[in-house]
Amino acid sequence: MKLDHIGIAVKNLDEAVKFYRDVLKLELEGIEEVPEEKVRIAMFKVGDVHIELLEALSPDSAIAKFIEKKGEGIHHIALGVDNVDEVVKELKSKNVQLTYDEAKLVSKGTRKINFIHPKMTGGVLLEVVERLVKHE
Ligand code: CMX
Repeated sequence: MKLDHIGIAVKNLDEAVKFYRDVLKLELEGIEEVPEEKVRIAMFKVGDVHIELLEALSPDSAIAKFIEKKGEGIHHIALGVDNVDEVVKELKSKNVQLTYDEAKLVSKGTRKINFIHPKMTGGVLLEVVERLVKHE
């Protein structure tokens, strides 16, 4: 496993992008909607890892609920894996509580993801992600 990205929940993606791109001068890889997760995201490359800003697309999005409860801030840490199906299988065999029974294909089939419940990890939502289209 390696660190893939840190996800930050924000209220207004366009405003947040202005800070990370124009003030911090981080390299913006792209902005996209991920309807499967009810979010719009901006992905920035920071060395070998990424910072992902997430804005809710609807009030029932996990991001909207998170911001309502805790405010803006770090929402999850994502671990990159080579084969997420294998990892999910292994975690399930160890009774780890996952969000989805099987890893979910998102972002037009470019990523496959699942999440480990924060109560198992010391209060941090952990994503496991396999990138099917690799970033340079
Ligand atoms: N990090 C840490 N703790 C979190 C959390 C997060 N991101 N989200 C919720 N919690 C905590 C809450 O504070 C709450 O704690 P207490 O019981 O101590 O009050 C507890 O978890 C339950 O919170 P909840 O609001 O009732 O939320 P749910 O249990 O319904 O869901 C979670 C929480 C993490 C299981 C759910 O949001 C989930 O499965 N998330 C994965 C999917 C997701 O987040 N998608 C958006 C990102 C998509 C992407 O990266 O592309």
